[in-house]
Amino acid sequence: MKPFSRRSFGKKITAAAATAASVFSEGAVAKPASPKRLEFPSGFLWGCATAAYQTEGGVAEGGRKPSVWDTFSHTPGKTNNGATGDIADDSYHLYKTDVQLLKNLGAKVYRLSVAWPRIFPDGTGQPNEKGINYYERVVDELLANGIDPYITMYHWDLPEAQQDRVGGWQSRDTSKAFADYSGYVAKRLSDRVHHFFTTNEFVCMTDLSYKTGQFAPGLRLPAAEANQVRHHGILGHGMAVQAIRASAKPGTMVGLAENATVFAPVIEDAEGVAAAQKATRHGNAQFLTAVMEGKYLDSYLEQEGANAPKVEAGDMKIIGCPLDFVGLNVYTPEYVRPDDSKLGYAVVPRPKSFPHVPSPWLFVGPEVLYWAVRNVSEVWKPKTLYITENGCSSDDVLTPDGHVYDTDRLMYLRNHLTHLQRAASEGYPIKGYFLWSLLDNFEWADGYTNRFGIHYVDYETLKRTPKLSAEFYRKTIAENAVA
Ligand code: GBH
Repeated sequence: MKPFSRRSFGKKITAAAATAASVFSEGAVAKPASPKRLEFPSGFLWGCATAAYQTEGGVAEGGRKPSVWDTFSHTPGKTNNGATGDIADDSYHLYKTDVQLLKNLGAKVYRLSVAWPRIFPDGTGQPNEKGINYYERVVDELLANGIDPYITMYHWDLPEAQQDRVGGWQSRDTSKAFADYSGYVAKRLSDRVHHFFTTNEFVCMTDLSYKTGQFAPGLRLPAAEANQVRHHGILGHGMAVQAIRASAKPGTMVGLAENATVFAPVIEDAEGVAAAQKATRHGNAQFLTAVMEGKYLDSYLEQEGANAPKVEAGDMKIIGCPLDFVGLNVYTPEYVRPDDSKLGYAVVPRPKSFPHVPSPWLFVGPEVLYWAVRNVSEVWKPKTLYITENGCSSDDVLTPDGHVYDTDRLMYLRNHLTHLQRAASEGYPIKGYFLWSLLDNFEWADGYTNRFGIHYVDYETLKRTPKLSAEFYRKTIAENAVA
C-alpha cells in the first residue's frame, strides 16, 4: 500500500470527521447514554444489618443485666480508648429514627440481633417481659414501615451470669441455655418475624473469645479446650434450630449467619474452581462444613489429633439438621490454587502491599462475593443464600456543611455488588443482601475508631447523617441494579 502523502492524509481525516459528526444530532456533542445497569433478579431483598451490643446502649434499662461484652469493654486495655457499648448509637431509645433511615433507603429487610441478657438477664430462668417488649416495639415499627425484620439470636452478648456459672461456651449447658432462649424468642416473635439466624460467626464467638482472647470474655484456652468450645458453639446452633422449629409458628425460616472463609481461585479455570471447593470444605471443617454435612471431616480430626473435640452420641445429627437458608458474612478473600498436596490446594500468601481498608484485616478483593455464593452453592447446594453482612470501614470525615464523601466505601460496595450480580445472573440461589452497616457503631475491640456505617454517627450528639454511600445504596435499591 502506498503511504499517504501529507496532503491526502489531511483530506481523509477531514472526511472521516465529517462522517462521524453526521452520526450525531445537529452540530453538538452526543448526549451520553446512561451506562447499562447490572440488574438483580426481581424481588431481590435489599437491607442493612446491625447487632444489639454495637448499637443499642441502654445497657442497664428494661431489666437488662450485663453481658460478657459489658464486663470486657469495662476492663482496662481490652478495647481501643476504653470504648464501651454503654451508649453506642442509643438505638434502644432512637430505634424509630433508625427505622426512618432504613425507610429512606428503600430497604425491604433489616437484620438486627436480640440481646440475650435483655430476655434472660441471668442466662436461664425467668424471662424478662420488659426485654421482649422492647423487641416487639422495634419489630412493630419496622413492619409499620414496610420493612421485614430478620433476627439474629446471638451476636456475642452472652449473659455474664452464664459465663460465671458454667464458663460460658466452655460448657454444653450454654448450648442448651442458648436453645431455650432462642425457642422463647421465636415463640414470642414468630407471629411477626419469619426469619431467624441462630448464631453470628462461629470463629468470633469461639476462637476469638476463648482461644486468642481479643473478644469477650477474653480467654486464652489451650487447643483441646478451645476445640471443645467450637463444638459447643455449633451444637448450640443445632439445638437452637430445633428449639425454634418446635416453638415458632409454622412457616418460620431458620438458618445461621456465618463468616466462612471464602476461597477465590487465582485462575478461574476448572482446576482453580476445584481447588477452591476443596478449600471451602477443609478450610471451614470446624464450623460450616460440620453444620452442612453433619460430621467432622477426617482431615480435620487428623489435623487436630488428640485435641479433637469430644462428641457425644447424637451431637452431629443435631449440628447437621437441615436449614431453610444459609447466611454468609463476607468481607475478604483467601486466594487458592491447585497443588499436589494431600488436600489438593494451597493458600497463596498475600504480599504486604495487598490493599486494605482502615481495618487491617479487611483486604479488598471484590470477587470474594461471587466465590462466597458459588463455592457454598456448589459444595452444599443450600436452598437459599443471603449475604448477611458485607461492607467496609473508612476514615470518614463529616464536613462542616454536613457531608461525608466516602468514595472508598462506595468503590468497595460497587465492585462487590458487581460480583454479587455476577453470581445472581448465573442462577445461584442468592436472595438478598444485608449491608454492614446501617450506621457507624461500636466496632468491638476497635471501639469507635473504625466506622462501617453508611450513616455517620456523631457520638456526642448521636445525630445520624447519610454518607455518599447511602445515596449510592438508595439508588441501587430503587433500580434493583448496581448504581
Ligand atoms: C463482622 O465480623 C461482625 O459480625 C460485625 O459485628 C462487625 O462489626 C463487622 O464484621 C465488621 O468488623 O482482631 O485482628 O484478629 C467480621 C469478621 C472476624 C473481622 C474477626 C475482625 C478480628 C480481627 N471479623 N476479626 S483481629
